[in-house]
Amino acid sequence: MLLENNALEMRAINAIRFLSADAVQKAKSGHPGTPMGLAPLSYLLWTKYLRYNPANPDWAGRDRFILSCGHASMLLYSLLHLTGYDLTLDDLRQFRQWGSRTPGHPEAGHTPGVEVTTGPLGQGMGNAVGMAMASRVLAQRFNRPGHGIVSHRIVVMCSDGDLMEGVASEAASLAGFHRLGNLVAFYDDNRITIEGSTDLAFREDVAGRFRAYGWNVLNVADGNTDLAGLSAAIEMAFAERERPTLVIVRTSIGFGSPNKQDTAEAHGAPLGEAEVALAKEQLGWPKSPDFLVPEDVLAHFREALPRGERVEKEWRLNFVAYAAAFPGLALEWERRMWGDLPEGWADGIPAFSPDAGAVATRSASKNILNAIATKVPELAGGSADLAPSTETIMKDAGDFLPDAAPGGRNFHFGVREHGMGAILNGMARHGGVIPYGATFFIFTDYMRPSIRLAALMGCRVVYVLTHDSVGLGEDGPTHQPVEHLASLRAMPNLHVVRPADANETAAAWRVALERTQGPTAIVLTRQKIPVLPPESVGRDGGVDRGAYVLSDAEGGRPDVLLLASGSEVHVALAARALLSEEGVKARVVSMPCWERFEEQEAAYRESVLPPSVPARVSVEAGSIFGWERYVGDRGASVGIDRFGASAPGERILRELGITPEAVRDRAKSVLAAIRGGVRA
Ligand SMILES: Cc1ncc(C[n+]2csc(CCOP(=O)(O)OP(=O)(O)O)c2C)c(N)n1
Ligand SMILES: [Mg+2]
Repeated sequence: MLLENNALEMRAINAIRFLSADAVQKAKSGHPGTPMGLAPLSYLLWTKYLRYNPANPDWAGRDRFILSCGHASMLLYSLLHLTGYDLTLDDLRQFRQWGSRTPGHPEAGHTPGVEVTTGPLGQGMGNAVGMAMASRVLAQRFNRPGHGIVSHRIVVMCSDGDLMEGVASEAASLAGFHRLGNLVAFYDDNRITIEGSTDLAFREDVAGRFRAYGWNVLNVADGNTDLAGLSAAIEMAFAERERPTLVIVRTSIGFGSPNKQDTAEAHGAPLGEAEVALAKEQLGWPKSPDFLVPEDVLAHFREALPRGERVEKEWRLNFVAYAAAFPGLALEWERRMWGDLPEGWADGIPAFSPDAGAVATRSASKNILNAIATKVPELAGGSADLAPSTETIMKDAGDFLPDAAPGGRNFHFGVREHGMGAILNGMARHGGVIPYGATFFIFTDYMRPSIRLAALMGCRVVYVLTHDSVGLGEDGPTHQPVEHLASLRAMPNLHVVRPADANETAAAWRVALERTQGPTAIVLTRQKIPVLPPESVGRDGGVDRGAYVLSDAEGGRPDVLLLASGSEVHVALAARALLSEEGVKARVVSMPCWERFEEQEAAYRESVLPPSVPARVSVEAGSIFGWERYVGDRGASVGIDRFGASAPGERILRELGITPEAVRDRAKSVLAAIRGGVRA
C-alpha cells in the first residue's frame, strides 16, 4: 500500500501522521494511531473547508472544531502548529510534559485554537450540539436579511467510544430533533477501541441510529486514501442546512504502521522507535529527523494564514455594514461576545419582605430569573423536563423549538441531564450566551462529568438545582440528596451556593451571573422557608463573601458559633433563641458558599469565625463531611449521614434530628466539653 510520496497532499497528510507519532514517541506516552487514521480527513478540513484564522483564534465568526476523541490530541496540536496558530514545533516536542502547552488531552484556555476540553468520551459531541444550539440562538437574534453574520459551522470528530457513551446519544437525539443543520460530525469508524475490535461490544447500526434521530448520514468507505471521496462527503455535509450530518468515515487506526495498523496496539501507547521507522518507510517518509516538516509542506499548510485573514476580513466588512444598518444589535453583539453584562442588568431583581410570608427558594428564584431575563437577552437555558418543579421558565422569552417563532430562549432538554450538562458547556464555550440548566439536586449525579468539565474549563454556566434535601419530603430517599453538597464542594472551581432565603437567592443569582471564570450551582429548596430581612442579607459581607454574620450574639463575645447553609439557617436561628433562654450567647453564621468564603482575606474570615471561639456547631441537612474544616476539633456537626426516607418533609427532618433542640443540645455539650477540657 505504498503511497505516492511526491504528491504534496500526501506528504502534508504524512506530516500530520508523523508529527503525531514522533511526539507520542518522544513523550513515551499518548495515542499515535488515531491521528494517523484521521490525518487525511483532517488535512482536507483544515486546508480546504474550515473557516478560521490562526492569527485570531477568538474571531467570533469562525467555524468551531471539536475533537471529541480528545485522546487523539496530537492530531489537533499538529494541525494547530502546521496551520500557523501560536504553537511551535518546540511546543509539540513538549507533548504531555509539565508546564507545556500541549498537555495530554486538548484543554480549552490553555492551548490557542482548542475550543473545548475533551477527553472523557462523548462530552465533545454534547459540546458540539451545545455550540450548534448557541449559534442558532444567536443567528435568530442577530441575523438580518442580507446580513448573515452568524453563519459558521460546528464540526466535530468522534470515535467509537464517543458513540458508545450515553451522553453523545442524548445530545445527538436533541440535535436531530432541533434539525441543527449547522452541525457536522465525522465518525472515525476504525472499529478499534482499547480492548480490541468493536466486535467485543459494539455492533450496532450507527447509521440507522442517527437516521432515527433525524440526522443526515453519509459514508466514506476509504478514509485512508480516497481524498476525492472524503472531499465529496465534506461538501455534501456542508451543503446540508436542514439536518445535522454524520459522516461515517472508515479509517485504519495506525495507518501505515506495518505491524500495528488496525489493532488496538496503535491506540494508546507509542508505536516504538522501530515501528515508527517502519511506518515512515512504508509511507515513503524520511526516517530522520523526527518532527520533520518539509518546507513546501509547511508553506502549503500556512496558506491558512492569508486565507484566514481574508475570511475574517470579509466577515468584518460585513459586520461594519451590519453595524451601520443595525447599530443597536451590533453593540449588543459586541457586548455579548465580550461577556459583559448590560448596564443596570440587576436593577430589577426583587427584594423580598419577611412580612409576605415564607417562600421556597426555588420560587423566589423564579421571580429573580424572570426579572433578570428581561434585562439580559443572552440568558438562555432550561431544564431536563423539570421546569414546572425547578421553576425555571422565563415567561416572556419564548421557546427554543424547531417550529416555534425564532428567538426563543427557553430550552427543553428532555429527560437528558447528562446531555444538558455537556450542551451547556458547549453553549458557554461558544460565547454570546449565558446558559443555565435546571434539574433536581439529586440528578447532578447524572450530569456530574459535565459539571466537572465546566469547572475545569472555567465555563460561565449556572445550574439551578432544586429539591435540595430530605426536606423535599414524600418522594423519598431516591430523590433526597444527602452527600451532594459535600461532593460538589469537593470539586475545584465550582461555586456551590445554597441560599438561606429568598433574598440570599437574589444575591446568589447576582454573583452567579457576574462570575465569568467558572460555573455556579444554585441549590434551592422545594419547601417554603422564612424570608430574612433584606438588610441583614446585605450584599457586602453577604453572599458575595460566601459567609457572614447573620445574627450575632447579644452583648459581646459569642460563647458558641452556629454555622449553617440554606434552610438550616433557620434551624440555627431558632437554636440561637433557645440557647439565649439558657443564657448561652450564640452567633449565627450563614454560609451559602464555602468557595467564596475561602477566597476572602484572613481578616474577614476571622471576623466571621473568630479563632478565639472554639465552640462551634454546624447544621446542614446533608452529609457532615467537610464541616470539620469550620467547626474544628472541638466543635460538632448536626447533619444527615444516612439515606433519607419517604414522609412529609418536616417529619423526616425531625426524625433525622435536624431541629433547633438538637442544635441547642449539641452546642451545650460542645461548650461543656470545652469547659471541661474534653472533646465533645
Ligand atoms: C468516559 C471515558 N471512558 C473511558 C475513557 C478511556 N478511553 C480512552 S480512549 C478509549 C476508547 C478508544 O476507542 P475509540 O473511542 O474507538 O478511539 P480510537 O482508539 O479508535 O481512537 C477509552 C475507553 C475515556 N477517555 N472516557
Ligand atoms: Mg475506534
